[in-house]
Order: sequence, then structure tokens, then C-alpha cells
Amino acid sequence: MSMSEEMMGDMLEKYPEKVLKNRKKHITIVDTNQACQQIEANTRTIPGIITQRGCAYAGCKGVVVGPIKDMVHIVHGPIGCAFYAWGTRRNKARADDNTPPEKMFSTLCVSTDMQESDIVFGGEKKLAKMIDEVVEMFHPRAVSICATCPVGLIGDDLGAVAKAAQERHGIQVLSFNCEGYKGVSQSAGHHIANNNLMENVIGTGPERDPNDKYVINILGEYNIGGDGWEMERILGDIGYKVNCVLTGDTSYLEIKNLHQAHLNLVQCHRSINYIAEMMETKYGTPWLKVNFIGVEATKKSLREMALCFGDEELIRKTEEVIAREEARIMPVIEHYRKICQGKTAFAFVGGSRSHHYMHLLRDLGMEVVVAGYEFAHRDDYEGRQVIPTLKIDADSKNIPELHLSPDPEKFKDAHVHLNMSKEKFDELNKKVPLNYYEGMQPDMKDGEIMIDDCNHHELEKMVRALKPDLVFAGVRDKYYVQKLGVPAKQMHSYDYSGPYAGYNGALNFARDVANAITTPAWKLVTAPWEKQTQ
Ligand code: CFM
Repeated sequence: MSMSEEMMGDMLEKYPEKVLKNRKKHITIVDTNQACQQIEANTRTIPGIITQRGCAYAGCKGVVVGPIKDMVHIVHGPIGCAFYAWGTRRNKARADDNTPPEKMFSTLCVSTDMQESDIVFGGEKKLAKMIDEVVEMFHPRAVSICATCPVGLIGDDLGAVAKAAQERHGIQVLSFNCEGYKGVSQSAGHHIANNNLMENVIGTGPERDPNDKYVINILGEYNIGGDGWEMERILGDIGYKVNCVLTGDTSYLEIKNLHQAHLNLVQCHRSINYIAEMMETKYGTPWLKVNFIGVEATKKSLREMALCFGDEELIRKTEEVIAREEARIMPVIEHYRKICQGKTAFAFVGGSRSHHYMHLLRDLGMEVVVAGYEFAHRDDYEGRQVIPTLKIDADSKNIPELHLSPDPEKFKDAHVHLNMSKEKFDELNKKVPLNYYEGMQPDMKDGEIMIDDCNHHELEKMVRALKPDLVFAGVRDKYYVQKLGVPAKQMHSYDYSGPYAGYNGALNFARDVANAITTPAWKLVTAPWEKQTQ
């Protein structure tokens, strides 16, 4: 029996039979001889287990809609729900040419503060009055209403209230029926937000100058700790025009214009894949899964993007920026790498970061030996296959197509058109291999553990057995792990550090990780199991 199997046995032993059967399906010991190992994900957490997950309202209001800076977002529900949507996620935003300071509302927390009488007699009138007040006070470009659990239970008609308010005020009022209980996690809220933005906002903006070249959107980037700004810096230096970042430091005006880009980049696939796919169907906008977390990952993403446009000048500029940035940061990274080399980590974050950060940790010589998500779906774990294929278009010109073709039985196809000759494509494809599996498991090694919706009991067992040097998790696990004598980093907010994306991000991350590992504080903590054996 391998160490991982033994530990798993010990971890699951405490569970009643039914729970054991269920949890087993959510844990996989990686075996690289198997092409695709299945894992159960995106199913309901077993009652009795305290999950690290959020709810649909968190996914819709907190994640996708909330960061849109020039809208006022109204939380229709009791005040407690509003409090937890305020200031808890570090989606940074600032005024710019499109959005002057007086149109910035992202620091506000607006709620109908439903009371018992509203629950009994209905909250529609209160909501309508609140919209009137908000429009009168702030003059936002648009308003959103996000429903919390009781609103769905009492049946307030958000759509009707929004429609009437829209007619009264002449601005768009978007209603999101994202009651917390919908679905099994925040993932359902992402989907609700994506659908509404796609249906009612995207594509309603004015035309962009058709002469603009290399226009891109970055989807699924929320500018936590300034990540999006660092990505924009690099892409701007290469010569790309970033049309919109969805929804990091973005405005309603920019989202209206989202359809004007030549290529959609997808950073967090979990939260925004719906829009990427719908835009491909509706506007023919190709999309490319990228990862700007890690030096190697960033380089790979930049090269693939350049391939999508196939322009000599862009390819040359890409290599120039990569060389310039690497020359600047690698000596410093090397210094930190000496400290981090050979250390191990666990990573349990949301629905995409646990995988993204594996790349950056490998740049530092570290290995993520246990990884999991809180609410990801099976394709985030098992992977999506990327296969470049060539397609002859109607004019019989050779237009190669980069085909993002996941397992055809399980996932929907998506593809990226490349504007270059077949010969050119073949030549470039030799330099940047485009055929690979993208996802958590394809990047893990034999015997490492993939675990879905991990809880405290399981986490403690694994920390005791595998003694990682560092754990990446959320605020709910961070202090618990530290009490076990192991440093932990909060990877939703970066513990108020960042950015961690791109080249400057890699530097910040390397410094923070090296500090966490080497701080003498951890030597002063005695882990409970060490006390027991004294
Ligand atoms: Fe995407 Fe996110 Fe994540 Fe996510 Fe989130 Fe977040 Fe996250 Mo916290 S959108 S799935 S719902 S990358 S808020 S910016 S850190 S759990 S891993």
C-alpha cells in the first residue's frame, strides 16, 4: 500500500459507511498511467460536513457582477448578506478615461435590509423605492439587483420591479435571481451572472474603430491584488489592445462593447467559460485558455496568443518582451528558488487557482502534493484537451485552426482560428507545441492527491501525514492550518499582497512564499501531535 493510500484509509476511517462511500469518489490518487482519472465534483456537500464553499449569491454578486465599478449593486435581502459582499474580495478598481471618479461605486454596499415585515408582506415596494433613491443620489450608468435566499422563498418578482424601474429612469436595471440556495456552490451564481450579462449587456455598445489591431478581452480575470493591471501592462507592451477585462476593474460601458474583440482570453475558466462559449457561437469570437500565473505559464500563454494572430511583428515583439522581462526578474527568482527548492505545498482554492499556482510554484522548485478545489467541475480536474487542427476555409485558403477539443463525450468543443498559412503554422507549431491537456490532473505526478470539497478533518489528517511546508487555502482554513504549525497563505485575497500574476507578480509571490517558509515564527509553534508524543 502506498503512503497516499494508507493516509486515505486513516482519513476516511472515521466516517459512517454512507459518507465514506461518497467522499471516496471525491478523492483521487494520481496515476499518470491512466489517461483520464475520474473524480466526482460539483455535487452537493454531505450534510454534517462543514464545507469551505460559498453560495450562488456569492458567485453572482461577489464574484462576477460586484466588481463592475460604474454600476450600483443592490443586495435585495437581509443586511447580513450584504455585509459579506462588501470589501471581502480584493477586486481592485480605479477611475480611468471611461469612468471618472464620480461614476465609481465599487466601494459602496447597498442593501434593502429586509425585515420580518418585508418577508411577510413582500419586499417589492421597498426594492423599487431603493432603486429610485440610488438613481437620484448617485446617477449610476446602470443598476443591478442581486437576490439572496429569502427573496426566492417569498417570491418577490425582481424582473418586474427591474423592468418598471428601467422605464422610469431610462437606465438599465439588471436583476439576478441568484438566491444562495441555487445549485451546490458559488458556481451556479457564475452561470446566472454570465447568462444575464450575455443576454442583456454584451453587444449593446458602439462599434470600435475597425482599424484597431490585436484587440483582446481577458475573461475570468478579477484584478485581485492588481493581477489584471499587471497582465494589461505586459500585453500593452507587446502591442495588444485590451478591450475589456471581465470583470476586473471593468465598467458597464466596456462590457457593452465586449463583442468588439478579435480574441477572448480565458484566465479563470470555471467562472466565465459560459460567456466565452456563448460569444463564440453568437459573434464567432475565438477563445484561448491562458494562465498568467507563473513565469513559464505566462511565456506559454503569450506565445500561443501570438500564434493565434500569426503576425510576424507580433511574434517578434512577444519574444522581445519575454526576453526583457525574464532578464529583469530571473536573477531575483533564482535567489528565492534557492530557498524554496524541494519544498512541498497543499493547495485548496476555489475553482481554478489551485491549478494555476502549481505552475508558479514549480518555477520556484516547489511541488503541490495535494491539490483540490472547493467547487470546480470535473473538467477543471480531469482536464481539457487542446489539439491544433487544420481546416481549409470556403475560399480554399489554408487557414489553420487551433482546436480546443476536450474529451468529445464530456465537454463542448471550442476553437481558435489562426491567421496564417499552413506552412507557417507547421513551422511555428514545432516551436510552441499546441497539443496538450489543460487542467489539474495532467499537471500532477504519480501518488499526488487530488481532492474535491475538502473539509477540516481531511485537511488535518493530510497535514499530519504529509507535513507540507506551506498550505494555500482560504480564510476558513488558514488559521486552522497555522495552529497545526504550518504556514498558510490565503490565496483568495493574497493576504493583502499581490499582484501575483505576470512577471512582477512572480517576484511578489516568490518573496512572500520564501518569507512564509523561512519565518522563525513557525519554529515556535508546537503542533498538537508533537505535544501528544512528548
Ligand atoms: Fe475563478 Fe476567481 Fe477562482 Fe472564482 Fe472565487 Fe476568487 Fe477563487 Mo475566491 S473567479 S474560480 S469564485 S479564480 S473569489 S478571483 S479566489 S474562490 S479560485
